Amino acid sequence: MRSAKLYQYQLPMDSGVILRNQRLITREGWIVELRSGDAVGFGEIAPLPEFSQETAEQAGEQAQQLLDSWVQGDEWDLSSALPSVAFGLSMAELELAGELPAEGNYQVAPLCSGDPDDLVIALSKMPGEKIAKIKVGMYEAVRDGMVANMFIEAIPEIRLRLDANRNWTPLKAQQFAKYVKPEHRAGIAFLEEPCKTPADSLAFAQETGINIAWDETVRDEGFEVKAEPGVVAIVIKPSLIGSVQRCAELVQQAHKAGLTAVISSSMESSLGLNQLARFAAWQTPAVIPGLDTMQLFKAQLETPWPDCELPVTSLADLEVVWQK
Ligand code: OSB
Ligand code: MG
Repeated sequence: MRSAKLYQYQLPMDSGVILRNQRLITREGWIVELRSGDAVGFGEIAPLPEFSQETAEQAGEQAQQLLDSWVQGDEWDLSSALPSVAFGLSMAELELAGELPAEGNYQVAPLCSGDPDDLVIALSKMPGEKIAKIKVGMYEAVRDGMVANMFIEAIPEIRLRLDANRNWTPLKAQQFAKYVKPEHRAGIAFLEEPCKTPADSLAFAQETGINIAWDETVRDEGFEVKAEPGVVAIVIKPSLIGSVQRCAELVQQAHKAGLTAVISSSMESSLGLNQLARFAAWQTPAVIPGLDTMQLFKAQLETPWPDCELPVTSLADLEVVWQK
């Protein structure tokens, strides 16, 4: 006997969260609950404004249709579902089947969202691999270059992940590179999407010797995983990509091509983030995932994130918008 529920959530965000052109005050999404006999599985469906093509409302409607057919005994074909819906439903199905390993990778690449000096202190205390993620491309490229250089000089064993979100022209990207001393460039594990076009980003990597990673490009129409000079990693944001099977396939293709695959957050609630940590431990065990996004919230949902002190809203407090 199958049954299913769809919950709606709204979680307050920290005041400073800006997504491209808008401030994100409240994170909105859906939690699905699948039951079959004694087994239960949860999944999160949360399109990210400015990044997802679909709205939360569209995702919620499609989720209800697919849940309805699941309760009647249908098997899903999620290949043409909206990415956030395919991700949440496939994750719930995986958990229901007991196939999502319990152990997660909760080490994160700390996101530099405030004073760089604070991050330098935090990193020097961090055990093991010292990885940090810094957003660049928002202010002066020259300043970004000096910040990157400063981190590498202060912590020589650091592996920086930088992310320009396609913000730079080739000239701006060059201005950045000029301020990172050539002998420091190896301290940059990768720079995500330096330029507005993949071709410009590839040229940048070859001209500067700075390794790059694809994130937005992975979601471009017709993208294929392949080895290219200067490209070392692909970033996989499951809520923006699709089912867990599709994400696992991308991980396999990346490994085959000699690339690192980094599982990363699309600002899911702590429920979805915990599942991503489990997915990352399972599919990319040697890589620290990009999941340091709980700090952007003011509340957690159901499953607490390790060492996070934020108040936890439980599923029982949410409105069930659909059930069968
Ligand atoms: O630009 O990579 C991004 C989160 C939501 C939307 C876009 C991005 C992100 C992150 C997540 O940076 C954290 C990470 O990848 O380490
Ligand atoms: Mg990115």
